[in-house]
Amino acid sequence: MVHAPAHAPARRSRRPRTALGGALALLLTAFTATAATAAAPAAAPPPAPAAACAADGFCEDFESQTGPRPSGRWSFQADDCTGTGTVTVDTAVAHGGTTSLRVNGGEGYCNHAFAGTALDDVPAGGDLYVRFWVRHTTALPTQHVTFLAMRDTGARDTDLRMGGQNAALQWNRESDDATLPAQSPAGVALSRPLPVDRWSCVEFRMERAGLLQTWLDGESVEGLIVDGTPTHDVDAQWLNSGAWQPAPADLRLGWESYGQGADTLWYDDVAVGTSRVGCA
Ligand SMILES: [Ca+2]
Repeated sequence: MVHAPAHAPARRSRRPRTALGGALALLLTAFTATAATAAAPAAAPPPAPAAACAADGFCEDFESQTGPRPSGRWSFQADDCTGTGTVTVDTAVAHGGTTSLRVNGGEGYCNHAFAGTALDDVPAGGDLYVRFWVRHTTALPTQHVTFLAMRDTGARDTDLRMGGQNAALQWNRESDDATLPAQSPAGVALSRPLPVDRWSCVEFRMERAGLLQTWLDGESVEGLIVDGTPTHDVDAQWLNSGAWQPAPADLRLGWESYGQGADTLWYDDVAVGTSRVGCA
């Protein structure tokens, strides 16, 4: 009878004592564990954490890819036809970390080979900014090649292609085969080759309103700008077809040639979003 009130405070006060005892026991356990760890052989340091993604869409450093085939948000894609071209996860060459995407691009039309991903998680309605690092072994050929493609839902699902022609970078629109810059000598001179055997940072901004800007290693490339005002040798031909309102639904990194042109390329540190993240 008298036990209940007498025990109540005791029960109340027992909890802190139990918690204190538990904490002491935990400390002792932690100390013991630390002592045991200290006695064990030194383990390999954990890998450095990946850099934070600066884009509001997505970033890809390929470090979580186990290969050999692209997985996760990426899948092998080869519309039209494919042959000897391959896309694999590569741990021999990387821009950052230890892993990149390797493309063995074969010559001839039927060697399409891409790793593609949807752009569903990129905020819609704003500018689209894409940044990627690319390294390749073979100078861009005279004939037309593509190393990046996007399915444009604003143009009957035809491709917007970034690649090369006449040994310099170019954009090509599958819907009407327009090129940027125009493939005149003056136009080509306003573009740039894609350097071989080193990593290059390629960035572009594409606006639904029909504007496009491209940077190579942080420098805007004059011949790869659609500014809405027709410029001879640059975007006059591109603007000829009237309103161009790109709405890319996917991003594919790989290789597609239409005659001559074989290359080996690596891609790494891709960032996609609605603002420019630069090459850092
Ligand atoms: Ca990487």
